[in-house]
Amino acid sequence: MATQKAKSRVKELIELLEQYEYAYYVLSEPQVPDVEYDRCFLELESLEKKYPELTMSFSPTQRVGGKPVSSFGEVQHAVPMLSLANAFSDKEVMDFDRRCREHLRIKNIDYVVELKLDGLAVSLSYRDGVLLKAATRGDGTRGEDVTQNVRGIGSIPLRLRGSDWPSFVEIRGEIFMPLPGFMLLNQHQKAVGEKVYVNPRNAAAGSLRQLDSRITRSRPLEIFCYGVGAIEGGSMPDSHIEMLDALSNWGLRTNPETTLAKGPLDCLDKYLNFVEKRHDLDYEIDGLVYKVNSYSHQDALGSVSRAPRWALAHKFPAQEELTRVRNIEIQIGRTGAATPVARLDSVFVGGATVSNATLHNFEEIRRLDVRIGDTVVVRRAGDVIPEVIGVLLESRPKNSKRYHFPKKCPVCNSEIVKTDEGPLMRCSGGLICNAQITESIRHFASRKAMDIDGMGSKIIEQMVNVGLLKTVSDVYRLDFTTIAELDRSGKKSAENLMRAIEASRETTFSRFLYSLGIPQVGEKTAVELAEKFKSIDSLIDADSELLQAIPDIGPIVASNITHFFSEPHNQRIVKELLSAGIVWSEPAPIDSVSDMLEGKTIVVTGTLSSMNRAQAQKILASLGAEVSSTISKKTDMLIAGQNAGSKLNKALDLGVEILDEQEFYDLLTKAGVT
Ligand code: 5U1
Repeated sequence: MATQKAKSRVKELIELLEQYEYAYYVLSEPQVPDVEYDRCFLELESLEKKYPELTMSFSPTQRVGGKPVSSFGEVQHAVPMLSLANAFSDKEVMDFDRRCREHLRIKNIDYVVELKLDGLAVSLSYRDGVLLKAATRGDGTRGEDVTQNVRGIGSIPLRLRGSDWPSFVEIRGEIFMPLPGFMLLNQHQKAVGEKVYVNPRNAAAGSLRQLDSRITRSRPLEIFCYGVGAIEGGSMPDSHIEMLDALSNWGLRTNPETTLAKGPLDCLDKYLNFVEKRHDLDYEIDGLVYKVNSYSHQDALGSVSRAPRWALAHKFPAQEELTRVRNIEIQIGRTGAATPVARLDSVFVGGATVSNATLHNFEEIRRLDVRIGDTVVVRRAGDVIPEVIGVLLESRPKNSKRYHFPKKCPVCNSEIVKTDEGPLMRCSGGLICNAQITESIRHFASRKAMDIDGMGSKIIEQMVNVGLLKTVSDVYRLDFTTIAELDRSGKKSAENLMRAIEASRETTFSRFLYSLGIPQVGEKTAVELAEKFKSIDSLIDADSELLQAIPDIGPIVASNITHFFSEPHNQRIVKELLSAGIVWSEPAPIDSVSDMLEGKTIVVTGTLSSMNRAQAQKILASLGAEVSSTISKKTDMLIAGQNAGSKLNKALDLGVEILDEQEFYDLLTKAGVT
């Protein structure tokens, strides 16, 4: 028989743990260190073991449990779960507003603007404040009973907070998987040879529908609640925004990006804002939802064919589309990396027409089992290189062709060899491979390197193919007549190109170092090398130890540098470039931080501990940087604070220079900003 002391301690511990979970999962502001949570949890667990009669269904110890099931039961929704009418254009949004106004015979409507999460809709029933059932949407009337799995999702309270909740309420929301968790999950799945999920939505669905609730519990699932179904023993507020407030007060997680809009133009404004901002979020959204705010207006509008007349989903252009693989080819990069690329039937996806998508490497081709002729899912999110992420096996034609990774380079016929860098394959042709020559000259002439305007891929390829360019130093042997005689190149463009080549002779030491294309020596490392070594001769003479004295240079980069300068042909090219008249001012060319930031396109993402993002952006702008909110090929630098999500990945993909919070503050200190 439990003592009074044990009873009140159990009550106290449950309340404490509920508070800690609320702070951690709903507010994202942990209140105590994990060890304190664990200590309370263990104490509660041992009291419940000693006095089983004190174990409450809503106790935090009861989130996991139950044996794996063989299937899910069925649940009837007390009020059907409606779906949303979709709009893809501004006109459809204006028409929606007009229809609502005409129906209500009013001039202006206030809307609640919510994010449309790309996850799974669920209904959570609470009786007397305690979670009773959780069900998927199913056909809208009946869904699957996923109560046991949902109990394991930390942001879903097992008991509502406060006391002003109705005696029974169905709460509607979307369960989703944030992007960082999705990536980690897939990394883990790959490592253990388990199923890799195509996108966060599939991962969320697959995780929620696990027959063993312990697996669901281990998956990074979250929820945002956005409405209610049935309510008994309580009253509805007057408006949707007040309802969302109530949900929040009951301890349910609502989306902090939800806002009010005055009329449809305001909605469209917010839509435009989120077309960009969606890539800053650490979860995927596929549009916005506009809802008439007033509940009396919602009631008057009613529903038609299972969709309310008072709500509209304004969808973003799809980031994933289906298309057909016409062929698979190998692309050779400047260091010889051989990347398989799918040539596709052109498709409009993520706001652009895509006809090529990367397949990353031979292991990915094997994992996806992609074949020529297959219908595939191609994904283009933001400015990330389009990729093939899945195959529709059921649509595979009989004449589909397996792809065999070539043994020889398609450009120079040298052997393609496996590297010790995971699944990466390389062409061993080096200096005789026209693809590698073309790519290394393209890098040499690029904006952040020698910045030779007008020297693009096409003309470089042409010059390499006719033997005009064999190494980067040949660029300075080009003359006006030869360029003007090339196909497509007229007198005017030849003149411009000669002028750009001439101008490039005067550069900075760091640009020069960057332009050499030493593996893993990006812009930032080049600046550090230029600062430390003042002259090319001292850098050539530097050993690995000296190089590693630079904070960001580890043994691999150091070895890349020493190896590069030990190759006789690289020494010859450096000599030839210097003899061609390339000069830079000594000492190191970047002599002030504002010079370094002037005109640079910089993006700030994640949370900074000493200032908010707007403050960081203001300071950067005052130092001459152009501050942007999206990562693209044009981005020069990303400042990545804590929990930097999709932007960090995109920056990594595009090879954008990344500064962490400390490096950013160091930079500001150098610039005299305190
Ligand atoms: N944010 C949000 N998503 N979503 C989906 N609100 C919302 N509302 C929905 C659905 C299906 O339905 C109600 C309008 C009934």
